[in-house]
Amino acid sequence: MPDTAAPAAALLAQLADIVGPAGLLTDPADTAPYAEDWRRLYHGRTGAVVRPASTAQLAAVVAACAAARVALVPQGGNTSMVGGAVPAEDGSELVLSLSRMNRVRAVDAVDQTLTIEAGATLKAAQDAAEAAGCLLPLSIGSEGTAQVGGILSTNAGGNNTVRYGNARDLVLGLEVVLPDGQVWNGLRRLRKDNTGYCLRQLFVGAEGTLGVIAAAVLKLVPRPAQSEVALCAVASPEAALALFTRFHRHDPASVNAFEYMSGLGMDFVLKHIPGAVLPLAARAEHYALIDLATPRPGADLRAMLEAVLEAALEAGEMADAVVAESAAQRAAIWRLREEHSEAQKREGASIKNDVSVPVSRVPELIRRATAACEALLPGIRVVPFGHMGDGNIHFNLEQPVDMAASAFLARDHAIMDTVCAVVRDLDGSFSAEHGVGKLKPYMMPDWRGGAELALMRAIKRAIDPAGLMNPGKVLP
Ligand code: 2HG
Ligand code: ZN
Repeated sequence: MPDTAAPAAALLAQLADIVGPAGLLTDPADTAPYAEDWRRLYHGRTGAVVRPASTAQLAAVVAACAAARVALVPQGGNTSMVGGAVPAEDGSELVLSLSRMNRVRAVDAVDQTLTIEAGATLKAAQDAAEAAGCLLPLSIGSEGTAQVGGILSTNAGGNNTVRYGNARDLVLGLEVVLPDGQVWNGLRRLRKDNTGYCLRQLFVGAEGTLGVIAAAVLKLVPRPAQSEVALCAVASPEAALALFTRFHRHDPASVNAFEYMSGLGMDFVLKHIPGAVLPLAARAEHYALIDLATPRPGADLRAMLEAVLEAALEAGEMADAVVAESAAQRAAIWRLREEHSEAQKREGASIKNDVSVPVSRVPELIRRATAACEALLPGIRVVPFGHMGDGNIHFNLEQPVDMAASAFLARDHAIMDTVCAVVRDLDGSFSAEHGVGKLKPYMMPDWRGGAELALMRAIKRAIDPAGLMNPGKVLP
């Protein structure tokens, strides 16, 4: 196919001048990995991947592309679940990779802040915090690959939301390159700063549609002195919720994570993930993972965990439990949870629903959405799991064993709509932590229509009037 949408040679030459030879990829063999998502749901094309190494270079790149009216797709670790970082199929958009902007600019153990560039991985950010004796309390399965800019642009949640909130709650300041190439330096590290509209929160969760996050000041917390992890077999989602409530009432400040997993999801992990072993005596239909942590050196967290588990056992909320005895066992239990996405991928085609409901309604969500999906497509395999403690369940569906993957995936909207009808009825959201991306803008008018969508469009027009920042994402 002739590449009519290819970027002009003059623009490419200008970009090469700005970022140097190492900063510009144009060979299709080099750009291809940046043009599709890791789930391989979207296959875009791009004439170039631009990789600036500093905010000054980034600003010059954005300004040059704005002058040439060429659209940009900011990309971090490319771990989006919703195609949020994939360029369009027509090859007209350039990918802006932040990976070379990965420096730690400052860590302050008194202020408990980390100033870091967008292209650093979340793991590198966690390590920088740890080296200063602090903790960056954000943890997601893809943290070795996902980058700070992407985490903030999607307002990632992850495992510790129940204790520390989402990415949004950890941002004190931002440096942003606006769609015309101006740099907004909002890298303040103040805990109080009431000076008009909170601009940084506009860019958090905007999925790159309003500008490019170049660097951020993140909040840190004291490192835990003790942590404990337990895996429990529970009889039902209701029992899992009762267990969560018991722990949370006992000491909300120590509940770092409370995760739910279904029996089938665990079966997939045990089947597909090398070395995965169930540390309980028998398989269960439902599991809960509890992660407790405290910075208080004198607190006897283990005694507290065992006392609460014993009370839960007596109350019938839990059938069996194993408490990790070492850091290696804690990691092994967490691995059973973290490998759910990979195991589902290896089992076959899956359709993801990253949804949230009020915490109290999670069991009802699991029951009703399961029944609705099984009625829609007999043989469908329901694999709900996730962050029960904050109400975010990944209500994922695996293809029926006797159905072709393509036929199953062709039903994606019908299946998503079936789950979302239940979510809506329970006052939930169709996108909890993965964002809207390219997968879900069609849902926006229905869920966020009226004044809400009109306001979002007005903000988009005001900040990116030419529509050059990550087109086709978030807004329909
Ligand atoms: C997780 O919680 C991620 O593991 C991925 O958000 C969820 O694969 C998924 O659907
Ligand atoms: Zn998740």
